[in-house]
Amino acid sequence: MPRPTTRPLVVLLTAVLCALAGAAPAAAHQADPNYDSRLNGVTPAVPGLQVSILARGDQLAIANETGRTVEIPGYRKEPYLRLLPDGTVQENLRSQATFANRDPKGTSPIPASANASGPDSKPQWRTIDRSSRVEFHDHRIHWMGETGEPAPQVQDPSEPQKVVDWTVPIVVDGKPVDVDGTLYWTPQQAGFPLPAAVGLVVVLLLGGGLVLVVRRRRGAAGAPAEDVW
Ligand SMILES: [Cu+2]
Repeated sequence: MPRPTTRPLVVLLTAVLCALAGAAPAAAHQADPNYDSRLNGVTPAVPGLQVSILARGDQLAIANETGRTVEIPGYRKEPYLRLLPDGTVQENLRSQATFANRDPKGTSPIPASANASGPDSKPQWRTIDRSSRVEFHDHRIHWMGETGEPAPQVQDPSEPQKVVDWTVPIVVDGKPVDVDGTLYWTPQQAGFPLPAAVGLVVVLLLGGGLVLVVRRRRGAAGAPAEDVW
C-alpha cells in the first residue's frame, strides 16, 4: 500500500497563498491603512436611510429605503448624486465631484462643462444604477496626503489617535441631514502591511500543524521520519 503523500497539504497551502495574493490588488484600492475613517452617526436619524463606510474610508455607501429622494451635494453645494424613491441612482455630469471623486487623490481630469456651483445650478443627470444604493469616494472623509504620512495633528506617530471630525451634508426629502464621522491615525508596522502579516502567521501555523500531523502518522506506522518537503 503506498504511503500517504503530502500532496493534499501542498495543494491546501498553495490555495491559501493564492487567496492571499489575490487579496492584494483589492487592498491596493483601499484608503491608506494608517488611517481609519469611522461613522459617528446621521443627524437627524432617518428611517430607511442606511449609511456606511467601506474600506477604512475609501468609500461612503448610502442606501435609500426611505421612500423619499436623497440628494448628495458636491463640494460646491451643487447637485452631485441623487437616489430617487423608485431606486434610480443618478450622477450630475455638471458636478465637479462626479469626476474629482473617480480616484482617491482627485486627479482625474474634470471637463470644462462640470462647472456647476450652488444648490440651484442646473443639473444634467445620468442614471448610473437602479439599486437604491450608491458607493462613492468622498475626499472629506479620508487622508489625502501621501500613504503612511502622519497628519499634522498627529503628536506621536507610533500611537493611534483622532485626526479630525468630518461632516458630509446630504438632503433627504428636501431637509438637511448630516453624516458625521471621525478620521483616526492608526499606524501600521512600517513596510509590512497588517493583512500580509496575518496571512503569513496563518500559513506558518497551518504548515507547522500539518508537518506535525504527518510526522505523528508516520511515527505510528513505523515509517522512517524523513522529510518529504
Ligand atoms: Cu480622496
